[in-house]
Amino acid sequence: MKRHTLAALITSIFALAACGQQAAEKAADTPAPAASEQTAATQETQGELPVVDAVMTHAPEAPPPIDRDYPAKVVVKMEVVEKVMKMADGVDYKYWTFGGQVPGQMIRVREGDQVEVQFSNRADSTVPHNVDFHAVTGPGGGAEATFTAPGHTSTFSFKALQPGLYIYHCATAPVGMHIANGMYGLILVEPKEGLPKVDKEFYVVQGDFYTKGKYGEPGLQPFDMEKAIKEQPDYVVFNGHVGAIAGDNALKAKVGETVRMFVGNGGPNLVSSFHVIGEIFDKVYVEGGKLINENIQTTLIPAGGAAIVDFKLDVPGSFTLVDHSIFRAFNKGALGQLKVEGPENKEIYSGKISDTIYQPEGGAIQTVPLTEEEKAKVEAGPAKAASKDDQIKLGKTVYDSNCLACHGAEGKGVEGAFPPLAQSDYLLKDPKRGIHAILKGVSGKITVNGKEYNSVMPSIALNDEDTANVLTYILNSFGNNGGQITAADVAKERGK
Ligand code: HEC
Ligand SMILES: [Cu+2]
Repeated sequence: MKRHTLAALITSIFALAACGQQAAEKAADTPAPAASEQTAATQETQGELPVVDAVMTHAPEAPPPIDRDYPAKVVVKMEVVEKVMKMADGVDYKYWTFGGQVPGQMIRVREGDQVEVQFSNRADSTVPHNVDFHAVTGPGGGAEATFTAPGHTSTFSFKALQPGLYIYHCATAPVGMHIANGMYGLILVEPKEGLPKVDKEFYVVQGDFYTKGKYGEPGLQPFDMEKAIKEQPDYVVFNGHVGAIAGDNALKAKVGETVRMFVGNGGPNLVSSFHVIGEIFDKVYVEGGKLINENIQTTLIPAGGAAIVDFKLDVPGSFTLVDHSIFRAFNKGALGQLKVEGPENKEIYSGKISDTIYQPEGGAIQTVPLTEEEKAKVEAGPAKAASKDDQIKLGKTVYDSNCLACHGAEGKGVEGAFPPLAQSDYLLKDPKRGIHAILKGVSGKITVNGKEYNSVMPSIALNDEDTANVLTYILNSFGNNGGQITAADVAKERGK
């Protein structure tokens, strides 16, 4: 029952990517201004909106307040960049980014603006990407319209109907992997009347990261899908890496100033208990919406959500930003600093001031031994198939949870991104290619049914049984002409 639900969900996400492909093709085929009928139609009804380029800023800087009192057509240019950057001292990670940093640039528009998104995926990207804006009213939040293969640009437009602070994120399959690699940022739809003025505004986004090595293990660390599914991050950080807003990079302000933080949570998994040690939020725009709560110590920011917090600085010192799920702060990196200079006020706070009260403690984690029962289960391994029919049945489950997100229900794939497994001349010519695909992954140019693909399939960590079962299922489904792969076949290839 549970599996069915999951499969259905994955199918619907895939359908999204599939529709997106049509949109992407359309965008690629037609000149940019007429990229979608929607853009054209809106311009007609909106008449002559003045056109402005969006001011976009890298964290922790927030774009300045909007001084227009009329709607405009705001052009947002986004570029996806996949690149290796620092996760922590001595630790590198291959990030997937909007605009070359995590989080992506913050975008600020005004309620009622027409927003045109020009979405480019760099030619040196390994996979297609898209963007789902939570500020959009429309299918996939723009994900369908922006699904873009490497080297292409897609354009779509939406009207910023409702003010608020919204996350945007990539929603290309496997969605969790794209978000886990850093594909998120914030867009503020400022209310028509504007937000109350403050002295300083900052942009902070929390995210959780999953690496093969544990916290602090040096070198280039690959993404770990297993830990991501288990929701066991090695890193929980503000603004993309450990120390992004601490030490020399700390946020800075002065006594007497009012401060606003636009805080988002990209997730992919964890809910943030956002807290600033030594401060009380005068105002919290709860979940980034219209509701204002006052005098708040810790505010919850859901994965894929945001909050705006305002507070006045009364005394100097170092104020530490944390996710108050506190092991994340001291052992996984979720520490930031706001350094405040200015005269003391002994009545409000008498104590001495130090920069170094709160220090990261690192991730020296002890392993938890398995119980006898668990050990036995691990040793027993997965269910074994007794016949070819059994293999097909078990193989479907393996397919639904390991291949469907990319290759799709019915194995149809997505043109330009994920090749089909349905009547694939590439696979059917030599079904052992399927074994290689799973064990080693596939990369570089391949031609399937006359169409060229030049992307990357990661190796899939399946045992011999599951590999044999899923391939036997594929060979006997999707209109394919039958065949069988046994666990022994897989073992033989693995041994080579
Ligand atoms: C993350 C997305 C992704 C997942 C998950 C994935 N694949 Fe692939 N697969 C690809 C891509 C992309 C290619 C083409 C790579 C290239 O262009 O070089 C590919 C190619 C293939 C090919 C060769 C081309 C063809 O169409 O015959 C086979 C066979 C294949 N995959 C089987 C599988 C099986 C079986 C699974 C599940 C166990 C799986 N893949 C899971 C993305 C994926
Ligand atoms: Cu992506």
